[in-house]
Amino acid sequence: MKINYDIIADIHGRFDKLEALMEGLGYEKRGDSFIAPARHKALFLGDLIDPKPGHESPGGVRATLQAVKAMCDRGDALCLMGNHELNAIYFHSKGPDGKYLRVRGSKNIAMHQGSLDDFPDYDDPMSEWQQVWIPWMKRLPFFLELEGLRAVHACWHPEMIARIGQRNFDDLAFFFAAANKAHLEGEALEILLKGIEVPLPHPHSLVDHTGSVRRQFRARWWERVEKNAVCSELVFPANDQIFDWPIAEEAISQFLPYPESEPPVFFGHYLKPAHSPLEPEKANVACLDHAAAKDGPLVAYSWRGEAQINPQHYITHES
Ligand SMILES: [Mn+2]
Repeated sequence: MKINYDIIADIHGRFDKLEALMEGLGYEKRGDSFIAPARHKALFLGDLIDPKPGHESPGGVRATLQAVKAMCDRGDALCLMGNHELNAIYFHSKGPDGKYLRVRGSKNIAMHQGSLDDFPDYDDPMSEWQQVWIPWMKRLPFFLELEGLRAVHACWHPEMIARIGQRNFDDLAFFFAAANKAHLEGEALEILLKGIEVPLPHPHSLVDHTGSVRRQFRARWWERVEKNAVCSELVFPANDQIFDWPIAEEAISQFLPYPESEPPVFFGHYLKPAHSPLEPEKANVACLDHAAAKDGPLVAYSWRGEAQINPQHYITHES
């Protein structure tokens, strides 16, 4: 049976936008969740959690998790792990030495505060957060290769996908190894869920959307990069802090030129500006994160088996 996938990126706890989008897609609200129309499934690309604190949808993290899990349990949805779920899992899990696997420093807390607000008893081992949501998030896949389409939270990287293979967090050795970016397993998850980071030429730096100073930039990983390429044409999304500086030659090998003959690949993560046009990056490459976490629309791409992404198959929670 042919399945149409309604693909939805970074919700970040905005259940208000999710409800409106699902209605627009023809899903039926039932109880805390949504029933898919016949021959449809939702495909969530991760980052369900971590809204900005004080957002307009209080309780939205819990409501989003509940709705998506119920859909997955019923076979009405698939859901990938995003970097925010990955970070949360380690923030709430201890290593063999009894220390948290993600440092509970002020920056990491701030990134996660919007979810902690929905689950104030998060450190209680008997809490819903610990009993239901951490175990559920730990079982989310890191990538999906479906018939005719591919999905990942940030970057489709064949070598890193092969490195992870079919392993998941039920495998404790893998779970502990992947907690550290310096390990091969941690590096692989970092790239699939956060994308490649390309070094800026010395002495340049930029300030990211959280206010942190960075010496690398998020890049259009799917592009074929020529030797005379410059940073401004490879940064994603476009960034006016980055100029026509030549890209370091050793950085070119980080890119994963995505051939036109491959199935369409969908990802989120990159927080495209809210006013971005509803169209793919390339005929078979689409980032669907249009900044629903901020003032942007929550977007779905309604895939009906096509090899070329069709701009008419986009829908937003406002349409
Ligand atoms: Mn993300």
